[in-house]
Amino acid sequence: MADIEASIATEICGVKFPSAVFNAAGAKDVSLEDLDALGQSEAGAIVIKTATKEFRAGNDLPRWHADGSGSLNSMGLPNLGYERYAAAVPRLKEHGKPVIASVSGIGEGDNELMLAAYDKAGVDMVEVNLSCPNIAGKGQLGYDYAASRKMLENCRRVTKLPMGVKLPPYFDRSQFEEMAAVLTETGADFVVTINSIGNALVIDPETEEKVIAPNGGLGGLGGGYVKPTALGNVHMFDQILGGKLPIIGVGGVAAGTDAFEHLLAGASAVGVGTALVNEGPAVFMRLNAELRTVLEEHGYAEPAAARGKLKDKPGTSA
Ligand code: RRO
Repeated sequence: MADIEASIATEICGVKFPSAVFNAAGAKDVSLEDLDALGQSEAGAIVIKTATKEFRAGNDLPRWHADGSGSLNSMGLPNLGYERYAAAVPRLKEHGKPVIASVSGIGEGDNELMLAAYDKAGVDMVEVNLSCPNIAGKGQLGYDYAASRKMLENCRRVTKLPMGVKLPPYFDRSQFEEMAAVLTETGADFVVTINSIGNALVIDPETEEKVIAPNGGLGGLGGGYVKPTALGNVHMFDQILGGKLPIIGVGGVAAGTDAFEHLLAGASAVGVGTALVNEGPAVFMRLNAELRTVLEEHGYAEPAAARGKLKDKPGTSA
């Protein structure tokens, strides 16, 4: 029997979250109804879909696929346009939890414009999404360190809000080091890792077809397929940044133990994508209860107490 009563609340950059578990940008957060449903749920925050300056309908259907192993998407950045979201912020704040805006401008100056508007609208934090994998003809900025640096310098000039950066997955130590330098030198306040793994292909062998229609069937991989990559990215950034920047871990959180693994790897909170789309906002009630139980079983009084507590596997010589 656990002899402590754990809290699942956390704090990131001075902002208090009633739960360390909330939606990842892009999951069930496009419409104002979706956002209100997140507000009414047990999600620890309301994260607004990554916005562009103008409304976007997104890619053709089918653009989302889920199976027992995870998900594949090529949504194509469908969103209402930042003005609709910014206007809704005061109402969303009435749900009594942090509101996080996410931006991915298409044109020059778009991110700066949107961040200034969100700042004025009263969001608690902003996320600069450098990693949408599904815009035809537009590479992921997060793989271009010089361009990321320039973008983040420009963004930093226009907002005093806690500014996070949503990163693509990295696979080589040199990539983590390059991006960690960009983050610290441009004044980023927190890290969101990982976005989906781009250019993945899922095939239905029965029909011999691709499972999604846009972009030649290629899309961003999420859910269980990506959890080990996500944990590796959380851990690498936590190590290289010396624990100085809070990390929101995203990738494969479908149970309380998954959230716990992200905390152990170095995250301060977790974002939920695939499991939210699969189960709807009620998923947060389950995940919160499961996270509370696992924290208590391991003797941690709160998510922050478990952060980065991952132990090395003792090795012996062969
Ligand atoms: O809308 C999308 O296609 C999308 C975005 Br903006 C993103 O950041 N990550 C993703 O997997 N899909």
